[in-house]
Amino acid sequence: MDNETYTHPHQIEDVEIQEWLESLDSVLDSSGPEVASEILERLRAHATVAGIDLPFSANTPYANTIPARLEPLFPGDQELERRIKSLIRWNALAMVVRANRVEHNIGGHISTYASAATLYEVGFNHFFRARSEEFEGDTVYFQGHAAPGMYARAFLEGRISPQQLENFRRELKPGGGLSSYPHPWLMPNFWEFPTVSMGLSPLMAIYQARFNRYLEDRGLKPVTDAKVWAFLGDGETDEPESLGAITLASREKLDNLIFVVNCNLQRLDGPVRGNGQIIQELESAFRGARWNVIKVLWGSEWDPILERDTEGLLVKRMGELVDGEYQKLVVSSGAYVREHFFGSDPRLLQLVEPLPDEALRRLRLGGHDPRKVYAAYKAAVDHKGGPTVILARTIKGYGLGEAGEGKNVTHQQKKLNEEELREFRSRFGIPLNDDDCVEVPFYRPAEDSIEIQYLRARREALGGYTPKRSVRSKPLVADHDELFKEFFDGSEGREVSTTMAFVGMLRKMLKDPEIGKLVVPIVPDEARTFGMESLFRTVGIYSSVGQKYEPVDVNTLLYYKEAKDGQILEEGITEAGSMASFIAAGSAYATHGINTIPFFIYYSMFGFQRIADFIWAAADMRTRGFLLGGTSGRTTLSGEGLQHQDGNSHVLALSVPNLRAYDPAFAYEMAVILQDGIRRMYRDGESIFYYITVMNEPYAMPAMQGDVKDGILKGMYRYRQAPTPKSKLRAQLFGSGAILNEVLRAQEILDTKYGVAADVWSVTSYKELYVDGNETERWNRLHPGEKARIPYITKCLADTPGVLVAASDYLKTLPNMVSKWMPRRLASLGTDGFGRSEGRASLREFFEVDSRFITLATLHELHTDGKIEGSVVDQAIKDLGINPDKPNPVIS
Ligand SMILES: Cc1ncc(C[n+]2csc(CCOP(=O)(O)OP(=O)(O)O)c2C)c(N)n1
Ligand SMILES: [Mg+2]
Repeated sequence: MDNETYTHPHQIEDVEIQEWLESLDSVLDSSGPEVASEILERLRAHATVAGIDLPFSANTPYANTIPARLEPLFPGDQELERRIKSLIRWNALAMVVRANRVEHNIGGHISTYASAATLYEVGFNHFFRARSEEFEGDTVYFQGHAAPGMYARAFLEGRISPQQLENFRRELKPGGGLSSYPHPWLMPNFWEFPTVSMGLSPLMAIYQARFNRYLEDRGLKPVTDAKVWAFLGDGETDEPESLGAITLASREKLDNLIFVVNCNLQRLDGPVRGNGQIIQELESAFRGARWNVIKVLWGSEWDPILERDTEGLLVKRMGELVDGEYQKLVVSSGAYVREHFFGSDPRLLQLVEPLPDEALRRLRLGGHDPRKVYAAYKAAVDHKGGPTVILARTIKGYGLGEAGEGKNVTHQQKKLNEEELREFRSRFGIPLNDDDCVEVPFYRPAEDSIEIQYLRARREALGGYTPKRSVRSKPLVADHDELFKEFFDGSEGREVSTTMAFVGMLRKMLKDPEIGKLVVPIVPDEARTFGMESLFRTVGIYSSVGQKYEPVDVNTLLYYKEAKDGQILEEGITEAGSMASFIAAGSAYATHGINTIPFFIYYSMFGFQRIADFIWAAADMRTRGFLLGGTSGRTTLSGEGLQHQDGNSHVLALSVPNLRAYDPAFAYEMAVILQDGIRRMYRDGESIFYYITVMNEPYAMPAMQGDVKDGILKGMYRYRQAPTPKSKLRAQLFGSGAILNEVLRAQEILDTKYGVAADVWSVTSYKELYVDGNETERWNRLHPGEKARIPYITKCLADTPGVLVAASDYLKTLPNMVSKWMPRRLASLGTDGFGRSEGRASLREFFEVDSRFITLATLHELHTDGKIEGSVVDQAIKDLGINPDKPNPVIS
């Protein structure tokens, strides 16, 4: 048969289609959905063999995934829940409207929660289990802009005072207020997860769910059926992070993970996909990634109409409209719906003929129908073998009417006029009269009202209130002196890098009786770069399925060992994902009551530079642990060039308030910092975390001389005194990280060739010095009558003679920012500019941070002070072999 003889699709007789559909229905009735699905699968295979080119589609029709007949019974009191939800809607709206009446432009969002109220309330009344002594509880990532709804509910629950509601977005008011969005830093007893930077929470939720499994597989927590819920906006899914890790979730079979996407088809400016269908697009992405996808598109009112539609015309029509059309349709009159939606086919018109226009206008969407939402959530929590995403259709600004329901401006709507307020009040049955209602008072029914009783009873049944954050872990007790002691002794001439020294410490920590099990090494496919491959064998790489294959290198000592109880999180090439694991592990002290200590080691250039917003979220979340910026230092990482050589991260680290940043030069400095960090975070419970740069340049690690621990932690200490302190020409040199060695060489050149006696300081943290300087300055400003305090750096340099020169492998701004607390002018050498593919010596020459340039800078400072002749400096330039006309690294 050639192509000519086929009937063209649009000529297929309706009766033929009808026959096929009827036979499928009869199979469904007699044998059930599994058999029907098997037949369809076989039919598809048969068609392929017959040479039919079937179009690929990961989509299902534009209909509810769960048909009405398979819906479970709604277990709650639907009417009562509607009343409670209406009160929450009102209070959420009231807090935004009131805040903006008091302070124009203070902001806040009404329409996000308005669209998501049912999605949350079904969760609060029936699904979200609280954390308690007996049960770890479900973990919920709330959509940031829906925060007013969570506050309004907590107000009804009696957990938030009217005063706090009144001060929404005005946190500094007496009595305290409420933060605009979920911020554990600002509300540490309430919010657990910061979500408002879009795209972070879906990724964090995936890794949280995976980390929960890790804790179970390693025996650190009991196996439970606790779920991780993440609520996202449909617009939010455009952030690359949102969908970036969805295949990890299915690969890891995370049936403890549920995404709920609030598909109101709108974002801030307008429709998410005016010319397309965001729901279908998301469905195919998630189905393609093997997620269980549940679409909740149509409310119960549609069910009888769909039932009458035996030919499937309505579902077909539903799939034809683009979102821009839908956006208009759902806020239009019944007559408009009849004409523009059903009017496309007389048979469709016939379907709705018995319904008056008013009924057509009231055809609800799935995301506003508690029964549909309940059915979806139930199916999601019961689903086994993989994650679930619920795509729930809603209306943005639901209930706002003329004030913005479904309108493009709705996201920014913060004010309602009197008429609009009255309308909202009436629509949701808030018991306020016309006059009272325009004052937008908060409304909480009496404690013994059935609403409050019901709400409390539901939460009690689910274990208590949520969201609620508390620190549930017990502090560590040991001081770990023994553990770190050996690293204070130096390497006895053996050349090692600080990275190797760190790995040695990590290996030792992994064996420690108290913290060994708690250590979580995290690497984004860089373990070999950092010489950590020996850990593969000793502690194993975590794999939820163990190792199903014999590794190719099984006969070698350091083979690639994956194990179900493996300790290393080898995340592959995803700094964002690794950071999400870091956050999950570093906040487990609160989420799970477990003091896991993450060590996330990565290419330092791909840290702050790439995933700074996750680091910011980690800070907000009071995450504990150590970030290790590996292969760091613009001139210390040789060969890799412009993209890899990091001279920036310590500057970027300045911006994170509770992050302590160190650039140690020697193993003992690292040991001191690690030991103190573990003490401060896990014994004293401080909400801080650490950034430590480690380098790959090998050199002999000296032993710790004298009691310099305090100086290491405060940011600087004198490492080596001048060999001839009586000399007339004096200098103080400051070095950090691997550049400290260049400074030490300069000290020698200055001494032997130029008669300059220089003391050398190891500056372990410019950030610590900066913070201390500012703090001291501020205290003095606020306490003018008291004895002025002196910054630590000023104290260190109080009686030190000579010129001041600093050199680091980072931007010059680091030493410059603390120079105002130094006794005299400072000359700074640093690595501003783009890196180069070169060896260390050439790089240090290019960036002018090697011992010769440090020598030159010192001589030049002495000349500026009139201590030596210009000719000496001139001669030095020649003797040191410096080309004065070399290119400027900053701009070349
Ligand atoms: C990373 C980031 N970019 C931009 C914003 C600003 N922003 C806040 S809400 C919003 C629109 C949200 O749309 P959607 O995700 O669909 O949520 P909806 O409010 O519609 O539920 C935008 C752009 C943000 N919070 N985070
Ligand atoms: Mg949206």
